[in-house]
Amino acid sequence: MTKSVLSLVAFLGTLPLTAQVSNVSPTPQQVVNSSDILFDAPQKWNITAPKGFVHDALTKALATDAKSKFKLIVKIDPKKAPKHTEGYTLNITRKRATIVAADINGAFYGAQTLLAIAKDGKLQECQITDYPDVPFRGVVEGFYGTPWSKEARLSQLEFYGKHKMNVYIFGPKDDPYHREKWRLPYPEEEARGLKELVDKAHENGVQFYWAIHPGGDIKWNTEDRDALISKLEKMYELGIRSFAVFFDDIWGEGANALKQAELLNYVDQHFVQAKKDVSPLILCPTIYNKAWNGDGSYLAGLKEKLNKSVHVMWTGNTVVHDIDVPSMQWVNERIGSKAYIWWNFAVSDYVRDHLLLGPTYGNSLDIAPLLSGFVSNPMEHAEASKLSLYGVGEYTWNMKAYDPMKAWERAIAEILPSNPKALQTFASYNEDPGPNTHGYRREESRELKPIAQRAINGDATAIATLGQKAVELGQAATLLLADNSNPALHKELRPWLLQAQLVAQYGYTVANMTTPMEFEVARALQKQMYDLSSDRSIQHATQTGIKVGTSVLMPTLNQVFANKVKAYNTANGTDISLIAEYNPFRMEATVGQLVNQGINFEGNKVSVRPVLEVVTWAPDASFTITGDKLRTLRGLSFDFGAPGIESNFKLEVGDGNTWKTISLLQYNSKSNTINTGKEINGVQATHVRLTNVSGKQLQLHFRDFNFSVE
Ligand code: 14T
Repeated sequence: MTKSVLSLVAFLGTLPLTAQVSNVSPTPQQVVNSSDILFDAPQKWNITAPKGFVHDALTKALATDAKSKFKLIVKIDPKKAPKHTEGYTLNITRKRATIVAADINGAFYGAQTLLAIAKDGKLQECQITDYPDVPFRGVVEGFYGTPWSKEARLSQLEFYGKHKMNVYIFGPKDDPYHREKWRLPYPEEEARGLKELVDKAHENGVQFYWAIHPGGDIKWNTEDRDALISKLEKMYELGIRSFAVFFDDIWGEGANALKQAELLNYVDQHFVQAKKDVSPLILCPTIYNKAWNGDGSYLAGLKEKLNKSVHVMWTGNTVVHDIDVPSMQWVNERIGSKAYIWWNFAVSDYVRDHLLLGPTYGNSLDIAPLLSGFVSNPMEHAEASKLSLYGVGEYTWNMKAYDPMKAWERAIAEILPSNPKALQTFASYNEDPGPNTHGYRREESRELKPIAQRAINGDATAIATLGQKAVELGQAATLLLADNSNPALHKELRPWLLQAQLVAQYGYTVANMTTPMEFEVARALQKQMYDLSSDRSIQHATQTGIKVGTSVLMPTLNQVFANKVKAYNTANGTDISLIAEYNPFRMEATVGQLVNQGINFEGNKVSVRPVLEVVTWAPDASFTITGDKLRTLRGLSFDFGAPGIESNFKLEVGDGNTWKTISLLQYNSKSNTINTGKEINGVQATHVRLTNVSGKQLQLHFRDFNFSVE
């Protein structure tokens, strides 16, 4: 058959039109297609490849036969390969596929490219030249909350290998042997589990960095220095060859730049250099973003003292921020080396009621030459985090070719091939974290935006479309709830899928309602959303609620609700409430950081969500929690992270007009918990108010504030 006849066949649809190379993610740097024509991949492959993980990966994926006429040759030849670390060329002809790599990881990545091309049994003649933009790319498991499970991590490491990410930094804040008990070795079983992860990482070309977080209570003496070295030794015995030391989110003695640098230099000299097979160290500094720079002495200290071989992590202009050239130049100048970016997306530990499932976007496409590494801190929901990590893989490998929306769609198709459309619809309502202490926002529901304003303005067609969109969200959620093809994903999304169904019913109701009875139905749905959001039985241990569509869909629907009820009231002389949201308690505060703080009401316990950062209380600053009706109080307690602080505060309860002061007591001198005296018992109140009466500015944690009602 001639080429033109074949193209005609392709046109008629008997052959796939998309070139096989488009299956490769991240996008290769350079592709020369010698032909658009696809041909059948061989049934059996005659494989020559470097022994070890490259050979293993290929023979696991492809049927081998030394007698097969189709040869796959993988060789490492730095002279002929692209002059880039991890670079490779891949040449596919009708007779053979040849990979020439700069190093072993390049060989592995060439193999991954070939496997992606051959994914559905077809090949295409082509020549690919490929290498990464960023030398270290991947993930830092660095969030607060439940650390990932071993199974989740194993699956992650395979995913990183497949998408050419070469770094995994193990640093979950709530792994006890990372932070709290940093001096102690892992119990045997956990150590064994880690060893398995390390092996899996190495099978996938991933450097497994184990991070230690000693700054909470480290003493700058030889005893603690030796304790740290012997912990690293223990981890080395498990096969770990890459290490990081984190000093983030601490204060006091541990936060001393010169002491930190001294320690890191010591580890560098006596551990890293001595071992000879250990990667350069990574440091997460205490001042890890520009907003915290203060007088600049911390970074100046690091720049002066710290060995230049140690990589320094950086989150950008604030804790959660996207990165651009000026922000890279700013930090690089101050540390005297190229910063190693710790990108706080899609981490959701500061907005645990939200899922962040949107595309990976916002970082400039021209920063590669200015950074030494780029890792993303993901959500505690490991499988769902692959949606954004896929984009991180594409972005860090080849920035010029990076297209956020395309990467997102490809990620969705790979993670849930059985229902990509439904997952995309659902994800498009779970993108923005909502108002938060870091001020980090994401675009949400892009396609809803044009109709949202028109719906608020009362355009009937727009309102109908809005209702239809809500229905589509509900349909997507229903399909996903029934889809168990990716069980890990199903488990992580389930609470939000259930909430999405209620949001959808609410949307449909609001779009179509005309009668007071229907207004009540809409309100009843909001009440169900509230109840679901406070239902501990379906939530993750540290979750603080379940929110969907908070950026565009819900606010638009609430506005449409108010407009419709208002019009009804005007026409009928009625006085029906314009508010559909249900929350029996609300928060008012003159303490800035508490203004948007959510309140949970579960069972008979009212609690204010903890704040991650230190809260600043001006003299006389207060917060007031107001309930929707008089309730009988049954004890109150709070924990602001320090003992003996009760005399700084005045607690009052009342009905809004008259107030009664309640005494504050610390029963246990070793605990930070402040309790109330007996006089609170049985008091009827709608309002609870706490005021800083110390006459000075206080800086405290806000770990817990709760009270019980009858
Ligand atoms: F080390 C850092 F680069 C970093 O980002 N540290 C933490 C990180 O573990 C957490 O996941 C992330 C997002 O919440 O932010 C940092 O944690 C903070 C940041 C704050 F501003 C914790 C409390 C804060 F007040």
